[in-house]
Amino acid sequence: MYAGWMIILFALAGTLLAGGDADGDGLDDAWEQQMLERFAPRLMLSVGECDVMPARFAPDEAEPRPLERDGTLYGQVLPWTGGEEGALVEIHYYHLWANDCGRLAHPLDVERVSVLLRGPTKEAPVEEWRAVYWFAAAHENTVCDVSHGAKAEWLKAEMGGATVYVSRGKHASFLTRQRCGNGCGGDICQPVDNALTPPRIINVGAPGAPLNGAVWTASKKWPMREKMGTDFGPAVISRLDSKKKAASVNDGLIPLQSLVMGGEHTLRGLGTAGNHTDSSLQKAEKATGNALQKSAKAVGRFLGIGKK
Ligand SMILES: [Ca+2]
Ligand SMILES: [Ca+2]
Repeated sequence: MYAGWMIILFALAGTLLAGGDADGDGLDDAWEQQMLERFAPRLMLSVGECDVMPARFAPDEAEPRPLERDGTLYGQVLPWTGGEEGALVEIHYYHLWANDCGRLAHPLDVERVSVLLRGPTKEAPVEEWRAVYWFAAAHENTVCDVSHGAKAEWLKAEMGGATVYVSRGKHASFLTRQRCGNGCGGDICQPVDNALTPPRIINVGAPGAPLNGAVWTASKKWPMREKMGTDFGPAVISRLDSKKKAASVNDGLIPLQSLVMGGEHTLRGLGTAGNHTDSSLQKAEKATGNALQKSAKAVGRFLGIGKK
């Protein structure tokens, strides 16, 4: 009996000392929250944004249900084990929308910006951490994917959040305003004067171990679960290291995007062309040359290329 009580007391003391790690990722949850607050990006929404602001979603529901479009940001802090020496963690900031109301519109929209951070030790206080690289997702898993990254030093965003331009309606994220418009020419970034001030940043926890009722991260209604892995794989890191400025992480798609833009059939044209093209674009894969070839054929068919 005595031994049983001692085990419970030790367990309680351990929890209090550790501050709690309810998502089981080895990182103290209170520390995670401090990191989320410190490195939160400055989101520059566009004038005339048709879905107003990112939304807050109902907690403890299996499917995402927007409650209020109030600018809530969601975050995820994950240990990074990419092999490099030192203490590294990665943060994903999700701006989740009730609707993508741009061309090829759809309900529910998962968008994100990520950052890799280095600290002197794993236990170092929040103020001793520095951002190393930033990543911004833009039209992921479509032919128009222009996701990109940059060194935090170049962005002057080592000590706090990067400035991020969010395209109107589509909500693609861009680390420089100049890059907005690269994604098949369909994006518009006309930032309003003030950056979005999120009323709260909610930690979603880890895959399979949600925090704060974010059980909808696993919902099949939107592609959120697959965005919770690392954005800083070896290929991305070496690419960002080799470039002075911001760099695309999917260069293989650029010729195809040029084809779409060069043919004067921008995303605007494609978006109004009907479901066939929409589906060809959405289903196009980025991984292999074979998939690229298929995508090129799909777009080529639409543009009338190769039909003589
Ligand atoms: Ca944790
Ligand atoms: Ca979108």
